[in-house]
Amino acid sequence: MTQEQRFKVTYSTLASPDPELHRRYDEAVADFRQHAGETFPMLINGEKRFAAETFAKVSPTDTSMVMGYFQKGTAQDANDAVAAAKAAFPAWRDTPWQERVTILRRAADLLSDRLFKMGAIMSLEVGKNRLEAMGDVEETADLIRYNCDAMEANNGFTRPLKNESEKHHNTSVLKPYGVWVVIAPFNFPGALAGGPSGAALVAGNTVVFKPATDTSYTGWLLAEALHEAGIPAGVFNFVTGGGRSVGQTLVDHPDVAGITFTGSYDVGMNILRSFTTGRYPRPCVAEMGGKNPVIISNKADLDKAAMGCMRSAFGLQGQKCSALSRIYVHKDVKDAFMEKFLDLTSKINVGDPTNQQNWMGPVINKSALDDYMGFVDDLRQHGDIVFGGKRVDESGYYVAPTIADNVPDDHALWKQEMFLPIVMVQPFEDFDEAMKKANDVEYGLTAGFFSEDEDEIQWFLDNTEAGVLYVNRSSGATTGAWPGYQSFGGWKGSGSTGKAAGSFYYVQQYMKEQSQTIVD
Ligand code: UN1
Repeated sequence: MTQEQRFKVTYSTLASPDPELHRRYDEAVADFRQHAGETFPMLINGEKRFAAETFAKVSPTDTSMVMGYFQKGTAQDANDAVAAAKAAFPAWRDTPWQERVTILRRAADLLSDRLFKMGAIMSLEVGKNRLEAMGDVEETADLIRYNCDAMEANNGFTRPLKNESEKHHNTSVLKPYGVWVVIAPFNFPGALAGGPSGAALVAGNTVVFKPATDTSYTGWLLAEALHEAGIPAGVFNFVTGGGRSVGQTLVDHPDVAGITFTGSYDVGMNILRSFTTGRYPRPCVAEMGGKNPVIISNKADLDKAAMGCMRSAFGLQGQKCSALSRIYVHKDVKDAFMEKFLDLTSKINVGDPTNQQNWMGPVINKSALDDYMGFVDDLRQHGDIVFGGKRVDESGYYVAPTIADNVPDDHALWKQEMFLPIVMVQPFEDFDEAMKKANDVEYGLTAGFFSEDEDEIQWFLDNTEAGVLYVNRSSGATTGAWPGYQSFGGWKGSGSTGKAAGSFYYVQQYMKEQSQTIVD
């Protein structure tokens, strides 16, 4: 029996895990602490590749802990990885899709088997609490499985078209593009790397994967699982190093056929623009952040609203593109809501996220900490910090969950993604006015609504400009999508394709259509 079958962790069922789950996780953390500090290679053409220099990964949970050393890859390594992927493409493309599905399902099962080890490392690498970390491992495996299922359910996407006569035999087929680059962010280093890589691979593309510099360790664990599952040499390549050297070389490479980028709006838009300057258009699946609102009606269950907001504003220290950053609450219930919201927030323990009692860990790095201090100063000057607003423990990058009130409407932080545990609150009187504000940002990823009134709920669903909507969800007002349960994709500046991950239209984005007409 695999771990996956025994412990089904998802973001919305984080509340009631088996005690055995905790014991095994604790063991894995203790075990890792014994082995911290190893050196890891890149993986190019199935072979380990070492660069002239390495960089140390320091845990944000404890800045005296070096978790491991990773290769400072160069432009040459990136070029070699693309060349390997290009050479491996014809054979992988021509491998029956059923065989690709078998290999990728094996990789998903290996990830599930390694739930505790990978979860423990991810907690220390990112600062995720145990359930968020194990959730990410399982989400990675489930995203891979989801896309395997999609290939199967659609018979590899070969479909009959209409025939003009009995002599005509017309078929639509989807074929892979070629070399696909996956550039992943630090916050979901499993799901947002393994999900796109799995889709690209099962569709028949070969992949060059570059993790965020902060999360090369999880990247390595993913690469290792794919390698051990039997992905042939060159089909999946793993390169580490700087965005400017390795990342830019990949983006600019003429032999790259497509890319999936998850990260900031600015970087994503630059990649999209530079991707149109080649000889012909190339697909770019970009997922680019959010500035996600919640609207709370005077007809809301305020306990649900407070819980949902607390979880989504501060889960993973606000470092989710799905995180809640703006709360619009009806003026008649604002005080009552704030009392409950502050009460729940004050009960959050911030500290070493491998410790079961701590729900919030550190932010990812020094630069995130500096940003936090800067935003807090700015909000304090122009409004009121009604909770938090300070660093809490200097052993790592720990900061308090922060709530800002009375910040003027024209303040830039109402529109700018902070990617930190900071949420801004504002009362409203007129629902349409609140909706206008909720929609008046560059982003359109997730949004939440709390109301017990059916017409109001329909109004929210009809008018919100975002790809992922939640109504009355106390387990997360704007966060916690799960493959197959919620489709996850952004509108406007949040996403480039209008199609979401973990849903019906995802894997098709990694293939191009060909119509085949044969006349007898
Ligand atoms: C992200 O924050 O980058 O819905 C993705 C969620 C997670 C994924 C978020 N499944 O909160």
